Amino acid sequence: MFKLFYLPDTASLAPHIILNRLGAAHELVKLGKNDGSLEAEEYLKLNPNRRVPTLIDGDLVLFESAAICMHLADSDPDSGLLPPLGSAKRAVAYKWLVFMTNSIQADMMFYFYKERFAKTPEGAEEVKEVGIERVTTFMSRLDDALSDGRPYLCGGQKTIVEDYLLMLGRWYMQMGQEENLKSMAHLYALLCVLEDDHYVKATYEAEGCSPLFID
Ligand SMILES: N[C@@H](CCC(=O)N[C@@H](CS)C(=O)NCC(=O)O)C(=O)O
Repeated sequence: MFKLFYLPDTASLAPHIILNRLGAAHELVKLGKNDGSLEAEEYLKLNPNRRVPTLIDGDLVLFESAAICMHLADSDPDSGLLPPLGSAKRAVAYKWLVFMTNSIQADMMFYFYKERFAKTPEGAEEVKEVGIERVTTFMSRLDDALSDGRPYLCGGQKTIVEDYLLMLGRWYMQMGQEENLKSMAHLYALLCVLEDDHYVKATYEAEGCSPLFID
């Protein structure tokens, strides 16, 4: 039985979708941004960074969303949620997942937590603008990759990479970048496909998220 500590529509969304996709037994623990639950002593023992997500799997305690997604896929190797171990496609999945968490998601923090990266309100606004520019450049790399007609980032197989992509696509929309995203036609089309998915819809319902790409 897995236990996932989450906040709606945040970095816990991809792990939550994957838990549902796997049909894995899990308990959800909802935290609040402003209710002290992230700072609670018991939670800080699990995740000293005071962030979500955190996954508990028996004695194993994991933070970092991408690591959790990979562990969940590995917990059921027959699920096909990652290409076979040692294959070139597996390496490509690692590439996109690490690119998303290490470049796109990291730079999105400049937008969502701008005051943490500057000493003045003016500096924070500048950080936010730079964040939008950098994330837009990185998002366009995904659009470029998809422009060869492949249905998913790793080829013909939908993997955990796509659940991660949908999570970040939502945040990019929430950064007010709908127009930019629509101009990345291949990427936008994939996000529409990804949102129209039974497990995604079930997860949205559980977290109270509204669809952003389909009606
Ligand atoms: N790299 C971390 C980032 C986690 C993260 O930034 N979580 C945010 C929600 S998206 C959070 O918990 N924010 C609370 C805060 O920093 O105050 C991961 O992917 O798990």
